[in-house]
Amino acid sequence: MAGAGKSTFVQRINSYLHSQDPPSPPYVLNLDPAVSNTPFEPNIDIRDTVDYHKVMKEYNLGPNGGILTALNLFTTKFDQVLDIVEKRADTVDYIILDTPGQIEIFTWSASGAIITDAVASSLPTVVAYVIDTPRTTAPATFMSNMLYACSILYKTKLPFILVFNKTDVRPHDFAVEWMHDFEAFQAALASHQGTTDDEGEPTYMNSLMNSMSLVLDEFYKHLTTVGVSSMTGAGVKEFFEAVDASRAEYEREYLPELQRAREAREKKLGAMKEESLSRFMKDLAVDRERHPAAAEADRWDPQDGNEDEDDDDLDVNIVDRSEDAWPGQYIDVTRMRPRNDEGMAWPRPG
Ligand SMILES: Nc1nc2c(ncn2[C@@H]2O[C@H](COP(=O)(O)OP(=O)(O)OP(=O)(O)O)[C@@H](O)[C@H]2O)c(=O)[nH]1
Ligand SMILES: [Mg+2]
Repeated sequence: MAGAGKSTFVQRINSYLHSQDPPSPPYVLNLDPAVSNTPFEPNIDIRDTVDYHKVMKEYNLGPNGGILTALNLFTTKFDQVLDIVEKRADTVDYIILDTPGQIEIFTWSASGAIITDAVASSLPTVVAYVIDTPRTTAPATFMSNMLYACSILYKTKLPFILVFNKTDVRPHDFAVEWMHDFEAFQAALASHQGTTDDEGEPTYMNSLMNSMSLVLDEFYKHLTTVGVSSMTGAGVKEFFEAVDASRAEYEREYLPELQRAREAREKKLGAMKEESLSRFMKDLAVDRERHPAAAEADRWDPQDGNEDEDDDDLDVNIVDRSEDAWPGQYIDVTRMRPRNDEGMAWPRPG
């Protein structure tokens, strides 16, 4: 959720990895186009590729539409990001992606899904869902936060770690208790105001939450929980232990599933291609039979080479800040193709 401490957490795990012996500097990506300052130094920053303010102005959008559109534009270049990242796979152990504040922009948009799938299909991936612990102490808030986490888990199907952040302000033991002890959570619900109506009957909200917590019980079995303080660094070691365990889970569960899906897709695509090719060949044969003169004229001429195949090579947009000479300027992907008439003075009519 916005303000849960995602960026501070990224900064904390970044500095933890730097302080290892030997240091293991991660590769950090900022995906928040609207952030003014990041507490870490990203290797790739969406802000180098798209100018969020320009996008808002050009497409006449508000802040959320602006973030979404900026993310969409960036996604069109994400294959380049993966190329850069994959080139570093030998020297870099961890790649960290910080997501934009408005959670739904990333989790419920096509570009969020494309980025997640692209990363997850090339590298072992884990989702860290950062929770603002001090702001999650009310049972109803806790539950809606968990439902959100649940929806992301089922959408991505990736290994998942619940990171209870800000434990320096409020330890997360209450949350662990609620997750493990269904009755403790029900008791917390019941002791909260507004759970019964004037006649002492449970309110709609209360009975809804009771049945929801049964659903969540199943969900809790599929995830790991850690409490951290991005402020003090407490719990970060445990977080990395959970990440290592998640890597094993990725390899055991996600990867075979991914390969199965890929094979099924390729098989289906192959069958479709074959069918349409054989239909095409049949049509062609019939056509040539009917019009022998036209068929004779319609032959490939070896003199007629095609030389300019690579004319829309746009391989310039993603900035890898770790490279020595990075341009350090915005490349406006909203206008990728230069206009032919740019720089021409048009005579005014009259
Ligand atoms: N006390 C305490 N404060 C924290 C901790 N982690 C983050 N904060 C504070 O919480 C606020 C929000 O932190 P950010 O890291 O910007 O949160 P975010 O989730 O990246 O925010 P958005 O990207 O805007 O959604 C800042 O004021 C941080 O200093 C923590 O562990 N303890
Ligand atoms: Mg942030």
